Amino acid sequence: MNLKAFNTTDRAEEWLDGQSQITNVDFYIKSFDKINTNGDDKLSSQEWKVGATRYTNYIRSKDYNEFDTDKNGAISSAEYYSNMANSNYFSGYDMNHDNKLTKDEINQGMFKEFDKNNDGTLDENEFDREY
Ligand SMILES: [Ca+2]
Ligand SMILES: [Ca+2]
Ligand SMILES: [Ca+2]
Repeated sequence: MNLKAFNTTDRAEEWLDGQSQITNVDFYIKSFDKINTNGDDKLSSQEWKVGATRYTNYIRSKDYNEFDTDKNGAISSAEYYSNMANSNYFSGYDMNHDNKLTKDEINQGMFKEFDKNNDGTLDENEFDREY
């Protein structure tokens, strides 16, 4: 599928939750909550692994220990937020650099992440790996 077809899949709606834009802070909070499947205030290495497989190439490329700043064996929400804020992850999506993501920005950013060989098309293999 190409970007146009991808735009109709409404993946962005999940992030926007009925709003027209999502701020960087909301984006970090939401992504933490998605990865933190048991609802406590920390990410275990298992949650990290599953989250990395499901959600983003960015997280997949990061070592768990790198986000565990105080090296206590768990990634707290504070550690996650500050590591994400210090990364270029959000700005990679935020094309006009206003610290908010619109539906188009989310769709384009996700598409780019999924399109691992950058040919402008998602084949089934690339798409299935994410969902
Ligand atoms: Ca957890
Ligand atoms: Ca920690
Ligand atoms: Ca923006």
